[in-house]
Amino acid sequence: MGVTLTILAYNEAENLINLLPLVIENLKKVTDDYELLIVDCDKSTDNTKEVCEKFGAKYVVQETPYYIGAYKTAVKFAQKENFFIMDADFSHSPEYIPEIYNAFINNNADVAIGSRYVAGGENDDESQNIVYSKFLNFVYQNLFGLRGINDISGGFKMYKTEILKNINFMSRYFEAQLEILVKAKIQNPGLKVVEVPIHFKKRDKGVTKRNYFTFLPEFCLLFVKLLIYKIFAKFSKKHK
Ligand SMILES: Nc1nc2c(ncn2[C@@H]2O[C@H](COP(=O)(O)OP(=O)(O)OP(=O)(O)O)[C@@H](O)[C@H]2O)c(=O)[nH]1
Ligand SMILES: [Mg+2]
Repeated sequence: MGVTLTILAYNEAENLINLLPLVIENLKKVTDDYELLIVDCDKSTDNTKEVCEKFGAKYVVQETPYYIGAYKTAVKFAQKENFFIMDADFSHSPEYIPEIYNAFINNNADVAIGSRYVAGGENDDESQNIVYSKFLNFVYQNLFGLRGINDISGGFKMYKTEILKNINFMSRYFEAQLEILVKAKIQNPGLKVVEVPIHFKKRDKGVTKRNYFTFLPEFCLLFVKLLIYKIFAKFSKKHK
């Protein structure tokens, strides 16, 4: 058992200094069997390392570039059976950790999602971002067999670590959230996913790393790659 709670961080020390004690406090409400893993960006220029040391969190620098490089580093270093990931900037409130954790454990789930798009969920993002995100979720729900999952693209999630260790990532940025669920579902058609409503808030301190100019073509590219992946997976299953 046990859970690795990981936070990917790119110049987030001023958020982490307030976030980490709350993360620890909330994790302790549900388990003592946890490790806290912070994956810092190789380009960060702040004192994230010192902040992590202050709270006893394991600190590693991402081994390969882009957001996905940090994600892969987190999966590689995760030692526990379950993997909980959240953002560093208070968009994902640590108060939801016990609810998401309990939903995962009590339902014997493979994935638990802190969801902006189920009853009781809220999203404080800009309205054009919400429209884009909802459109993306609609497309993936209907084209990749993920109907019934309302917030595929969010980043506040708990997984069985094994699911992530089995994924050969094709993404570079935040589209990785979609890739994981598409591939996990293809690899395990009986994948059990539960959603817990969350109120997604705007980032507290610091600056965004979201850049639609770079991200949009990557989302389109991933879409095409996943369609091909899906066809190959179907074909190889048929000819087994
Ligand atoms: N290590 C690492 N972390 C990253 C990288 N890019 C983003 N992150 C972290 O990933 C999380 C999500 O990034 P954000 O910049 O908050 O993206 P967003 O939530 O879409 O945008 P805003 O909240 O509006 O700023 C944050 O904790 C970032 O610090 C990266 O290249 N490396
Ligand atoms: Mg954010």
